[in-house]
Amino acid sequence: MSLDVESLRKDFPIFETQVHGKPLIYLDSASSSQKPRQVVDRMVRFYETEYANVHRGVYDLSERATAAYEGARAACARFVGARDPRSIIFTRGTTEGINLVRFTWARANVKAGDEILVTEMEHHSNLVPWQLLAQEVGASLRHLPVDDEGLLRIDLLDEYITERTKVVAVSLMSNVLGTINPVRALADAAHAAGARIVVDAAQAAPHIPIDVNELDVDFLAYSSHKMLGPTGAGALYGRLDLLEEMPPFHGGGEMIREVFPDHSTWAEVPHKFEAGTPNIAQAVGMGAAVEYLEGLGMGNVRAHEKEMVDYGISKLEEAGAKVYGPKDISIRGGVASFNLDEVHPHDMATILDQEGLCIRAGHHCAQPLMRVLGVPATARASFYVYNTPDEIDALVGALDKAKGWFA
Ligand code: C6P
Repeated sequence: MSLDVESLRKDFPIFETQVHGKPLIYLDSASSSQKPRQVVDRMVRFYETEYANVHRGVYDLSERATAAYEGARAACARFVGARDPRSIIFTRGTTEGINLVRFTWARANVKAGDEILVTEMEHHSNLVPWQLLAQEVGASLRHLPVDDEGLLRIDLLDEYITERTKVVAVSLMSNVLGTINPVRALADAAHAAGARIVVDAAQAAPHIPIDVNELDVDFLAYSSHKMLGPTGAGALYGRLDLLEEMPPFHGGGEMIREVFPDHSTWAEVPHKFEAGTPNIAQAVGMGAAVEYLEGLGMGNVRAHEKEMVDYGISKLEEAGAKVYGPKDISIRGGVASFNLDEVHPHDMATILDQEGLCIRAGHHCAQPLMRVLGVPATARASFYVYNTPDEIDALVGALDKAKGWFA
């Protein structure tokens, strides 16, 4: 094992919980992860000893709160290889990060007749905002296809990225297929055409090491709650020169330099994009989650998940399940979406719940991809740092039981 899972599980109080009298087996981290004591304790300590509003007070406590908040920003920058913390904007999560780009950079730069390239595997969070923008400005949306193995048709890029393309919006890792997309190749193609690339890293950030400079991306959004941190926090990385020229997102306190009765001027980046009192404790908790993951080492996290998904796919296939997405685990994250002919995914998730097992069933907020796969829904088991091969065995045992119900 690349991680000492047995020992790190002790950091997660939730695993003392029982569900229907059975030990909890949590295989739904792609939806939201569990939280280690270190993150919870950091937030409690922040509220108990450091809490005040940030960037406003001149008193010591406010300065301490500001230092904790800005320290979390620095951690979030480091986590994705961003050299300057000012290129990190705190958001409520990936969805808000992508919408921020839509309402600021994209609204100012995408015009009637332009094209926005998305892919067939996008989560609704990286599709619907672009649909709305296209409708608003009269641009059109194109969808890079996915092949039978669950890979993007990169061979079609020349056809799909044209001189009219202004935005390429792609996820680094699919929440359904687990596919890790070749974002650098997409970034190069986007830039060669004069377009910007917006990356949805909601699934990638918790699970694989990321370097925004190596990927050469313009924007990259991720969520705290999927990477051991609290809900209500997320980070948007943006290239500093783009952030500086972009109009603000929300208007209000703290995002201004000067306010006159009829107009205002804007604060420096990143504050220009953080109107009002932010989710301070959540940002601090997100910083603590980054530190926890750094302590484990993202390379080790990735290695553990490769072992888990490799084992998971083989066991699920042995049990007769159809598993979606690439078989090559070097380009696949710790997500296994599957179907068993005999059992509807929702029935499966309900039956597994009786065994203390949490999996997700449904369209996973990726309805266009479900249509490509030709199914209304899938079951999905997703793995994280605290999962063990024994839990996969328990999943497969419970699936056998489920099959028995419908035999
Ligand atoms: N996917 C899942 O079960 P938020 O909700 O803003 O933190 O993240 C949205 C999001 C964006 N992109 C991808 C690829 C995602 O997987 C998600 C969240 C969860 O798959 C909940 S639908």
